[in-house]
Formats: sequence, C-alpha cells, structure tokens
Amino acid sequence: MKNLSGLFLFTLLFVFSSCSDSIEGVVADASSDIKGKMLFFESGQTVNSILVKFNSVPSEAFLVELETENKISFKPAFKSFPAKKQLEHQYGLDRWYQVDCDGPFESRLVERLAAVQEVTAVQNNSLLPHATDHEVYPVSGIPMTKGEYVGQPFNDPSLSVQWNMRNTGNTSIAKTAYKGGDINVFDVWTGITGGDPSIVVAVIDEGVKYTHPDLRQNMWTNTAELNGQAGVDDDGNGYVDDIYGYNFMDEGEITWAKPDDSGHATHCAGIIAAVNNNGIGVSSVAGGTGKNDGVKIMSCQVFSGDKKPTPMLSAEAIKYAADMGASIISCSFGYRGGSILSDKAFRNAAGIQADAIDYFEASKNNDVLDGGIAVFSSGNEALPYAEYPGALHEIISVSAFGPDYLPAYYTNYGPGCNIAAPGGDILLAPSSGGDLYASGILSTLPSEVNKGKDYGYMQGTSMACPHVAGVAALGIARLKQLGKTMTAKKFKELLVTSANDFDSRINGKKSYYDGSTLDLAPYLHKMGTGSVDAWLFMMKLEGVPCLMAREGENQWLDLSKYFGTSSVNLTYLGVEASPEAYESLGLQQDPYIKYGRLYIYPTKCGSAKITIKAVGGGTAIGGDDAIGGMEISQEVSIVVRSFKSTNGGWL
Ligand SMILES: [Ca+2]
Ligand SMILES: [Ca+2]
Ligand SMILES: [Ca+2]
Repeated sequence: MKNLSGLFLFTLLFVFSSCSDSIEGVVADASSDIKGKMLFFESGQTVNSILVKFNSVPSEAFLVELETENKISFKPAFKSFPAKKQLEHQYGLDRWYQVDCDGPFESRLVERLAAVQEVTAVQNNSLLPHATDHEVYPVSGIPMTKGEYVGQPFNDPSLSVQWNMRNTGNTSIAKTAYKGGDINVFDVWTGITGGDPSIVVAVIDEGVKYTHPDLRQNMWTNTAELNGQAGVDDDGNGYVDDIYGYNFMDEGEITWAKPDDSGHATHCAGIIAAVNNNGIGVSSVAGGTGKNDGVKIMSCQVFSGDKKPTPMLSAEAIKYAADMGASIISCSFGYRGGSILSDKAFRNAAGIQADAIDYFEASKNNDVLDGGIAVFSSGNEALPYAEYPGALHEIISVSAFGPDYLPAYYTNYGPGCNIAAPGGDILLAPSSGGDLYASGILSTLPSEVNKGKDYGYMQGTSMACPHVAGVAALGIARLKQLGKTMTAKKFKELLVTSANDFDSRINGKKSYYDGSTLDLAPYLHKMGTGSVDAWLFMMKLEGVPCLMAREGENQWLDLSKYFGTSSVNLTYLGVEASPEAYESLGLQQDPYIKYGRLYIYPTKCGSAKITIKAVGGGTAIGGDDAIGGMEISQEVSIVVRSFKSTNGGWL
C-alpha cells in the first residue's frame, strides 16, 4: 500500500482533545430525540462554537429569553442577501444561528439547547483542520519560454507537456504515458468554445493569487468594490473590499503567501482558467482562446496558513458564491473518507453545509441552467468510496487518473465517485532525461510558496476536480451559444454520461519508479462512468451523435444506429467534411459511404463534425423538374482515439 505523502487534498477532520467536561456524557444520557438533533459531537471533545437551527425563524423575544437563561448570545449564521431572501428561507438558511458563550460549551448546555422544542439541530462548529502534506513540485525540466507551436491550438509554451489537455503518449512524461488519456479538449477549443467571461467558477480553497500573470485577466471582479473605497463595503453585501472574492477565514483580503499556505487554490484555479493563448505559461480547460473570452475565477478563501475553517465558514463561502454569481463551485476538500457513509449521515452530521450546498444548487446564475453545479474531489485515501460532501448522490465527485490513463494510487474509487479526470501520478517513471514530476498536473502557483516559480506540479483528486469544473464551464458556454436551456440535473446527467469507458485498460498491475506496484483489480468498474471528455460532452449538449473510431486504421463505421434500419435503403450522396475536419482527424483519403456504412481512415487522434447527405425515396432529390426523394442531412461527430471506447458513443 502506498503512503499518502505528497497528496494535496484537504482532509477535514475534527480535533480531538481531552477535556473533563466531555460530550460523551451528553450523548450517553440524552434521549434519542435529543441525540438525533446533535450533529457531529464526538466524545472527549472540547466544543468552542456551536450552531443551532430552529424550526422557524425565531422571534427576537424568544432568542433573548434563551440567551438570558443560558448566558449565551445568538447571531444569524448567514448574511442575508436582499435579492435572495425567499431562497434563503426556502433552504432554511435564515434559521441557522451561531451561538457564542464565554469559554467552551458545557455538555449540559448543548443538551439543553437540543432539548428546546423549536430547535431542530445543534451542530458542532469546531475547527476543521486540513492535512498539511500538500507538496508542490516547482517546474524544473521544461523550458517556460515561447517555443514551437506546431499542432498546438494555443501559444502557451507549456501546453506541449500538459498531458491532461492532450496526451500524446510522450514517454518523457511517463514511460507508460497513454495516447488519448486526456480530457479531449483541443477540438473544443478550436471549433466550439474556450469559455465565456459571463460564467463564474468559485474556487473554495486557500486564497487564489489574483495577481498571477497567467490568472489576473480571468479573475472575477466585483466592480463596485474595485471602483470603491478601501475599508468600505461598497456594494453593501456585508463583506468589505471583496474585489476578487473574499477571505472568510481572516475576514478580509485574500492571501496566498502565509508560511503554511501551499498554493493549492492557485493551482486549482489555473487548471480551470489560466489565460489561454497569451504566450506565457500554461493553458487551462476554460481559460478562453486569447480573446479575453475565458471563464472567471472567484476566490472563496476558507483555508489560510495553518488556520482551519469551521463548518459555518465553509457554508458561508458556498452561499457567497451562490449570491455573487458563481455558476459552478470547485471544491477540492472533504470529510475524511469513511467518516460518513450515507447521504443521511452527512445531512445529520453537517447540516449547515448540506443546506448551503442545496441553496447553491438552487441558485440560478446564468441564462441556461436553472441552478448551480457543485463539483468536489473524491478524496486521496485510496479508499473504496468517495468522501463527503462529494459523495452526496446529486453532487459530482471526481476521481483521478495519471498519464498512463490508469487510476492514480491515491484516488478514492467506488460508490459516490461519479467520473474520473487527470489528477496526476507523480511516482510514475519518465524515460531517461524526462522530468521526474511531469506525471503530475502542471498549473499556476504563487511564486512565494514555490521557490520563486510561477508554475509547478501537484497531484491529487484536488487536481481532478477542477478539470471537471472547467469542462462543466465549457458546457454552459456552449449552451449559451446554442441558446438552449436545460435543468442543472439534466446537464449533470449528460456530463457524466459523456465519459470514456477506460475499464478495458484496468487489469493487472501498474508499476512506479521506486519499484512498487499497484494492483488494478479493485478499480474495475469503480471509476465512475469513465473519464471526462469535453468533446463528447459538447456533442451531447448539441444532440449530435458520435461515431467512435480508432487512430491509424482503415475502418467501416456502421450508420444504422443513426439512420435506423433504413440506413441500407437510403441513397447516399456523400460526406461533407471541412478542411478543419480533415486536419483534426488527419484524413489522407476522402471518407465515403457504401451499404449504409461510413468508410474512414483517420491518422490522428482528434474530433470533428461531418455531414452525411442522403436521399430517402429514390436515387436523387426531387424538385420542380423531377420526381425524387427527400433530402436527408445528418450531422455526426467522428471521435478518433488510440483505443475504442465502448460507451463513448451516442447513448
Ligand atoms: Ca462588499
Ligand atoms: Ca471597498
Ligand atoms: Ca497561459
């Protein structure tokens, strides 16, 4: 079994400490009704802060009575957002209160509050520390200067080694690198979309370095605060100077260079929306095409240095993202795997976060979806189930693979894991002369925590999560172009069913440079629906069927699925393919149709749309001067991979 050093997912745990006034006594003595209302109290724990949820919005008089009786004070847990009052009420956010008292809470007090009829939940609001072993690997072997861009859609110099965007099977990244083991985004960028500045993705994490040269242009900005006065809450949202987001931990400006900061948020942000085609650094999933058309990153900072967030803080950050316009939240953290094993247990343990996530999912912040999309990492404990909150059945939880297109040794898998994405697997060996860390994910980092460098490698399901958040952002951008609307639920279904099945690769063992091996059998059919695929997702959103083809093979593709059993009775007039399609697929011969099958010989991994023309009822199209059949024109997408996925086609 691999150890987990060098992993970067924040793991939330409660602190245990000895205290004579143990909560254990409460749990043991209280009636089951009262116990059922007490969320996440562990035995032997000092409780410094608690949250209370009432069954309806309490009157001032009632609160004062409880305060006086118990020598405590209440304050609303959430800041109310005027335009969202109804939604806040619907999801119960106006019924959560933070309770303060002098010193730790006595167990009897917690029990007394839980016994109040109007109280539906008392949640422990103790600190949630994250694991501190999130290493960064500064970029070393790669020239971060302008190079040759042959075959590259963007001029970002490092794109050629970003296997997560396009995996060419380059052995200087990993000896076992697998061509096509990527997110299949190149043809989306060149032919469909690279993003849309009206779409905001909130990164709930440490602080994002908003001055980073490869991020600055794609930062969300709160214009009222940007043009306002320092120290003044110019837009009246309850947060002072929240220009690029907010630092909920320190209640102030976003930070990224404290001694214990890791650069984690800046790295995740760069995967989603580092500026594309700007001639520097890296490319990102949804960072535009160089025309100021990338999606925007909002930084919701809940980790700071060695400070740990409370459940309330993480819930507040999620609500802020919902209220300030985020369409997607990318959350690379979770409760330690195995600590929660059902949706109900999560809602019981972490009621305030569950309510905030529900509220986010019900918040409509773009013209095309009726709610928000929450994406979480599945966890880095190599456990056979996802961490919560990502494991919630309606939330997208992301597992990780390496450049060998196989599960990474650290990834969680199994129930609750919905889809897989590149997360890196740094222990894979490159061929000699290759960069030792190149099997990780290359992205932006604050130079302050990265030996003076602006870029570097990290690995983890933390890195896999923002890939899916970025692909989701491209999906919203595409729906906007199409003028299509959709429910968020349908959108998520299409996203997870556009994945590539890579189970056929999962057998035997994989090897690492230190000689250790990973048995792959446990991962079979456990990596969600497969690997996220940006092109297939775009085709699903458009309703264009996909024909999967293999690179370097002369092959016949059956059209009967797309034209029905009539495919053999149609008279085919031909195939229309643009010069771009010829280029993307490396077509050196013209595709044609015979006996209801498409003949094609692709020499490159790529994706393109072609149009098949046919006549129904006759051998020629009818018209003013001739009797004939109906013209049939069907757009289909050809997706060429080095392997043939079985479920990647039209479902
Ligand atoms: Ca403000
Ligand atoms: Ca201000
Ligand atoms: Ca760039």
